[in-house]
Amino acid sequence: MPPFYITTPIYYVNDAPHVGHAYCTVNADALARWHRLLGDEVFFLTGTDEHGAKVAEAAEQHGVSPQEWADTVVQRFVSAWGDLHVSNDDYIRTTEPRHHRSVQAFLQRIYDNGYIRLDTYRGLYCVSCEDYYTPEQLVDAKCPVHDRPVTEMEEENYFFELSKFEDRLLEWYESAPEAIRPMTKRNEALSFVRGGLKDISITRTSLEWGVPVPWNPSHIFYVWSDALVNYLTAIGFGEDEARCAHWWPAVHHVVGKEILRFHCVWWPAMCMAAGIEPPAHVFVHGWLLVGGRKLSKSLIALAAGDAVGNGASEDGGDAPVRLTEIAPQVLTHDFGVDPTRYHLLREVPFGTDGDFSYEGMVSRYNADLANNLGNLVSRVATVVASKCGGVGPAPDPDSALGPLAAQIVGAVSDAWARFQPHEALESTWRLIGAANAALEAAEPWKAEPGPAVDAVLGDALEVLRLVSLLASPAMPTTCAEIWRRIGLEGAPEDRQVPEDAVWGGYPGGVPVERGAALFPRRKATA
Ligand code: ME8
Repeated sequence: MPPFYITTPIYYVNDAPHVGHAYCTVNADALARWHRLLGDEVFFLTGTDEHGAKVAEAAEQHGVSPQEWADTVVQRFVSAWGDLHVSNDDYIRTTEPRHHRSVQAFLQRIYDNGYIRLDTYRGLYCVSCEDYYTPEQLVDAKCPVHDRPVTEMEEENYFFELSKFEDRLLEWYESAPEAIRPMTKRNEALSFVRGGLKDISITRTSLEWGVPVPWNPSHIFYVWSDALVNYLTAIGFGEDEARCAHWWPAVHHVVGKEILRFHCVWWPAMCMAAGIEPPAHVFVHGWLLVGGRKLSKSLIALAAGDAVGNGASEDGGDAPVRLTEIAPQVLTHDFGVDPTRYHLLREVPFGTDGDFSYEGMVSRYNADLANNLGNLVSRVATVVASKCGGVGPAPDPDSALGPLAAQIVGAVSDAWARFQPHEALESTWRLIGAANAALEAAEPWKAEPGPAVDAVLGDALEVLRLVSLLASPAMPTTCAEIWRRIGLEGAPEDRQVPEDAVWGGYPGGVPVERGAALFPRRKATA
């Protein structure tokens, strides 16, 4: 069983989880679930980044201590991921003692190896990014990411000598061309390093909320130098060398494009400085944007039946909503968990920016889920009831759908291997489309019961079995329900790909259940 260690960024607890966080987490979750289907030994980590000025600022605004604030907000992340059926194996909080210990051990190693020095830092700081900018990087004198004013800072800091790692990083990009994906993001990291690296400040004295520096406790570690180490904490760095060696460096970090520099430049260099391998793979995804027709607060409130979430407007107005204001629960409440997961995985190619809109979600739901998958499930069950006495027939071993299914299983596997869930689902839906087309051509509902009707229904049931298997990383609950309704034992998650994804696995002779519509059609909103 090859190890597959996959991580999301650890999210700041300055604010509640939003759809952007859900986008990354659900994609990582689907990848973890796919690798479990492959029979890999999976360790899936997510968590929260609880130190730094941004969290301390949020706590102060709410009149509580940073720890109290973190303890409250973390519950919202944990419950958001529970609601979305995220299957993480561990949840790391950077305020945990295990993390403090591993940060101190990791950075002490870098210090002992001679890559950390004391100096004075002057610069323009954006608290939201927890990062410094040069005057040239600002847009209208504001942070280019958050559009908020920056603060001039000067303090004595310890510096990590990142500049000493230019050559080693360039060698790494060359020798491991697959390490950063997509290619455009690899090239971005490459040109950043080619442009020359400056040493980076890794400690603060102006703040108390963080991990103390072991060799000089009047300093705390800067939030990013502490946060990145979470990926090692969770596998026992400094405490369980065998466990750490088992998972590292076979790690896949899934991160948003705004934190590319931290993960593709700083982090591999820090690993090298500590004497460990850089991560095997960083996958950099794009941003979900609210563009096109603007999402309005009243539309979201309407969508959510005014019931839940911080996306539902309190001001009641029609002000445009930013993506960061939409709680994942608003979507799961209105569409259901699996349709929300499906949309987050299917709508935007992973790796590029894409639009998120409520209208887009309704139309994809109707097209892919209600009209395509839902329709196949319900019409097959209905015709099996009327023509076969509710007992599912076996598929035709020589069906024309067999070779197509084999080709699609190959395409789906290849897409997941390239971290392209949208492509995997697109291919899976080609199989659903082919089964619907075969049913429409044969019209078994009009025919007399007999071998021809049995063959076409058996084929459709076999497609449903394969689709339940292939789509289970995206829609685990729905796929398990289809599996059960077509009379199969256990759940798709107990099976394995490619072994169980071979045409002809549907046994036939088992009861097929007619149930309520899986995806009732929704009215368009526009
Ligand atoms: O950066 N579209 O945390 P964060 C897609 N604590 N993804 C989005 C998104 C959007 N509009 N908005 C956020 C941090 N994300 C650090 C990370 S890791 C050691 C420390 C996702 O709360 C995306 O994955 O700002 C992005 O990288 C992450 O949330 C940033 O979350």
